[in-house]
Amino acid sequence: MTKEKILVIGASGQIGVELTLALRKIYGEQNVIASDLREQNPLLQGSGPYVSLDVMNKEMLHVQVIRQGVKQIYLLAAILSATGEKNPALAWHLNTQGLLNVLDIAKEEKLSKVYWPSSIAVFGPTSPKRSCPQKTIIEPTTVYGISKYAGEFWCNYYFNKYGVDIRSLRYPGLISYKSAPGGGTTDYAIEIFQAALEHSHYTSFLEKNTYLPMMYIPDAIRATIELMEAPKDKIRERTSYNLAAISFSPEEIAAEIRKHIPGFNISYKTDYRQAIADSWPQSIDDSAARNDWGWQHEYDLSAITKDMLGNLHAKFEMQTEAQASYQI
Ligand code: NAD
Ligand code: AKB
Repeated sequence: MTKEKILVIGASGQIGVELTLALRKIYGEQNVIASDLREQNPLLQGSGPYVSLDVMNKEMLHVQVIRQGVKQIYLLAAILSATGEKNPALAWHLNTQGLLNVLDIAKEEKLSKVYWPSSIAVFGPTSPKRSCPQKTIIEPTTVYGISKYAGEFWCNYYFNKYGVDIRSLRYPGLISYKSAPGGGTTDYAIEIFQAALEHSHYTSFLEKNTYLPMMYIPDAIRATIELMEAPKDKIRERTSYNLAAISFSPEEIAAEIRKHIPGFNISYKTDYRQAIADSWPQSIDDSAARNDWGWQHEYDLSAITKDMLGNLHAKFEMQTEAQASYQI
């Protein structure tokens, strides 16, 4: 197993915190350097090295890679779908130039591996809604989706032209409780748990029957590490792999929460994020990932709900009426 120095860029974010902690557990605290534009997430403090770093500053990034002897990069810095629609130019710039900076440095310094996530947001309204295949019509309508699709082809280009071993997953919406989500359309599926515990009520910005592909973060972290550990000859997709676990709607997740908090209710007040959600598939066919490197998800909606409520309950130790009737 590798003991190469790993740099995680965007380590203070929703995925970054949990991925950094998981990588440190496997490869050793000192071998995984966390970095971000913002300050270190408190959950990372004392768990290993941290550097302040802007992925847009290519020279500084290059210096850090050489100085720290970095051999692998996990690039997580990005602007997500909902925030991206508010500032399309910035989203395009960070999401594509940040990736190009990393790819160039990977090429020059002959890094052994790079990880960069794409998203189900690459798919658009003309893609199949159900079991959306790996290869299909792809016409994204958000700047986030456009930047991810362009990024996938940059990955493919650097692999074919320069031999950069870059690997990628099209994550679905990720559900987690440790660090806050960063401005996505699927964030409702995180907010709803906290609202349920605090107020027994949630106002959803998506319609009750809006189905989206989702995954619990332990599955996403495991998928990422399994992809990166897979033998090179098993990686047949050099753009990005479809990755899936479950699909549900706001109405369905509310019903699941009600099994633990009987008084919980949900109302609906949609905003601009509804159009983003409507442009995406409801479910994803990830058979390429399952066949090529053995991907299998573990968590279904019932297991996610139980784990989220249990952990958030422990985290916030709230004394609301909802909690009084809360039963795991
Ligand atoms: P996030 O917004 O929570 O975290 C991103 C981190 O990048 C933040 O801590 C931010 O401070 C940092 N960052 C921003 N600009 C930077 C810069 N110039 N230099 C260095 N760091 C910078 O996002 P996330 O949810 O953790 O997503 C990580 C990656 O996974 C992104 O590429 C995202 O598109 C992808 N993804 C996430 C989801 C999801 O549901 N969370 C789904 C699909 C794909
Ligand atoms: C978002 O909603 O923007 C992200 C994603 C699916 O890429 N969670």
